[in-house]
Amino acid sequence: MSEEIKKTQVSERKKRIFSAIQPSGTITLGNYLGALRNWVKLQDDYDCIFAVADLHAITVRQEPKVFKQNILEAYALLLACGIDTDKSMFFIQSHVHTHAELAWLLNCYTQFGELSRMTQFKDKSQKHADNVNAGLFTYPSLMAADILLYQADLVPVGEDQRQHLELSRNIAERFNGIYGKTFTVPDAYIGTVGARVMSLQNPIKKMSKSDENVNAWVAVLDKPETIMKKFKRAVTDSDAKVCVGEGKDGINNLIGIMSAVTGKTSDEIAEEFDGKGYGDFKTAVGEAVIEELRPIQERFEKYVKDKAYLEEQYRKGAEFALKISQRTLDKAMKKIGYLPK
Ligand code: ATP
Ligand code: LTN
Repeated sequence: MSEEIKKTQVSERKKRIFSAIQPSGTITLGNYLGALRNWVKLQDDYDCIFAVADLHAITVRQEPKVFKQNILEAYALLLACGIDTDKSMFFIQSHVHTHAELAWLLNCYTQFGELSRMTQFKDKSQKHADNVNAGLFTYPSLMAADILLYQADLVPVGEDQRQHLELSRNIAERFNGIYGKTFTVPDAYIGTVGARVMSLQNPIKKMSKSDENVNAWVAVLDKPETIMKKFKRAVTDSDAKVCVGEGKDGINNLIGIMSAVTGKTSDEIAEEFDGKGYGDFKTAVGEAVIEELRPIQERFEKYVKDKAYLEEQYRKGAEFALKISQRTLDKAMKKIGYLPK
């Protein structure tokens, strides 16, 4: 545990942030620009806790060997993106048993009606009609446990997870209402909004790893030539003018990506490409993305080969996470009336 984390633990000066990502295969440019890159920036100003949410991932069927590899790779990739275990706590959810335990307790303070209203449950139960399991239904109580165990003040989540966060707040308030203040009621983190990256093939839809058209998304670990090919194939319009505009969703998206990666404004980009064709622009966006991802890919290759290092990091994270979360779990159990061990 670093001195910095110890200090914040004691003084609670910094606000605490919790977030997690599921290890469900490919991590996309959308995940990176919309979420991960912001997590990295938050590490200096907040007391950050991050997790690979592998318990959530089995709400859809996983092939054991692939799943195991995906968990380890997600951990390595987040390190490669810049999650720094000297500044933040970073662990694998299934290594910290308090998550499943508090999730059970919270299930008993969550109403069937509330869970039935979750749009992600409705969407996913349609998508996986052959496996509408109880875990898919109670997924938000586990997410509430993740957050409430660490008394997190703020949770950076994308639009799709807002409803789950709202439910976490309701569960915390309900529990506190019955037993007195036990959990911090978390707020959504609204900071510099991460870029919303759209599909390269259908730019009115968000870029999503579950899109069956592989040309619709770019993975953080895609090879440079694959990245370039996908950008060259990106859907645009017949206007042939590089600028933000109505009905120019494809170009708007490419400008958004270019801006997120280079830090240039849309106007600066439009000026730079004034008089140039879409071909040149797409190549330039591809190159910029390749350069942004290159150091991450290099670090990933190094980490993923070093199993001993990864093990050391995730063990350290889990040990520390257990200490903090056990305090909250004990407190909640005592309030409910369980006998101390
Ligand atoms: P799925 O395709 O299974 O829905 P996903 O690619 O949408 O997955 P999630 O695991 O649901 O990704 O999301 C992880 C994080 O990445 C969330 O914070 C989410 O808001 C963010 N995110 C995902 N896709 C994008 C995108 N296209 N643009 C910006 N942020 C995104
Ligand atoms: N459900 C989230 C991942 C997740 C999470 C969390 C996010 C699991 N636990 C706690 C924020 C806080 C997702 O699928 N993006």
